[in-house]
Amino acid sequence: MRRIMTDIVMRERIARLKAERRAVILAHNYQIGPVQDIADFVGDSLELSRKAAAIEAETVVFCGVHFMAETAAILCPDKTVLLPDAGAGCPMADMITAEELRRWKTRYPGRKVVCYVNTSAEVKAESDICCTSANALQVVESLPDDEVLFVPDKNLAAFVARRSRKKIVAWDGYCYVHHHIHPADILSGKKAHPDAEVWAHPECRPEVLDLADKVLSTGQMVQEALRTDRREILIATETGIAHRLRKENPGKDFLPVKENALCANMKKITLPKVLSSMEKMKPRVSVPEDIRRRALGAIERMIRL
Ligand code: CIZ
Ligand code: SF4
Repeated sequence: MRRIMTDIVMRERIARLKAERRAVILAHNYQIGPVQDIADFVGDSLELSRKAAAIEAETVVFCGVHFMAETAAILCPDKTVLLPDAGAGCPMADMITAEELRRWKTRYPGRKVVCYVNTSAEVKAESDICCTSANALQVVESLPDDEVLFVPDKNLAAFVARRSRKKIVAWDGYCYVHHHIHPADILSGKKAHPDAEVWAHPECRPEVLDLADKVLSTGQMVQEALRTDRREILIATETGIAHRLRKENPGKDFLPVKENALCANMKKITLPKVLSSMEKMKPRVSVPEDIRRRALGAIERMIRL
């Protein structure tokens, strides 16, 4: 009872500060349930950043990981962007630095670089065009070149390469949450739930995607969940998405193929940290103007498609 009261008080204080700070709270699809429930918008990184840019607010409380808050800061430089835990990074985004990318590019003169949104602002600034897991194939196909460089996710790159005639040269990065989902996890899920459809995120290994009925980004999973008349769906992605899928689709069952497919960094954001960041107006995320402008170029080239 005491804990429930505390959560209620905390939610009230967050709501009061939201009005005082003229703030909007954005939560990624992988956030814990209580954080998703207090957010004004829940979505994938690009949907949220676009929301942040479009909405009238002075402060954006970004409940997600660092590159997502940076993307919001790139798209709306006039707003204060808060990331409730400064240590919430993305290990995949950290697998390539701007310096490493600059060096790698010298080996492929003239080649264009497609960067997944899961990259730092500095890496985006060194790239020609950005992509998300929802539009990676479309972005690659939009380039006139026969060979393109792709950073940092080798699994998303392989997913695109199988559907494109272009040669994709991929950086050797991956998301440990998705990479650690194995074919055996899908097979045992299918055995236990023979009538279930299998949805996998393109950050999973190719052998896992081969066993899936549909390969979908988190935003696409949200849309497909509303559309489908299947009652049972096995999901191969970070389990946080199940909260939203269940909430929006009562009567349908969303079963993670691997219960411990958890992103430790996404889970760093909690209600007390959201409250504290709004009280102290930190930690803030900002991007130096020269990098911001170059990174914005890569993002805008994608948005224009
Ligand atoms: O772009 C995002 O939010 C990520 C990282 C995944 C997805 O599929 O939405
Ligand atoms: Fe990065 Fe993977 Fe966590 Fe997404 S789920 S933030 S890609 S480590």
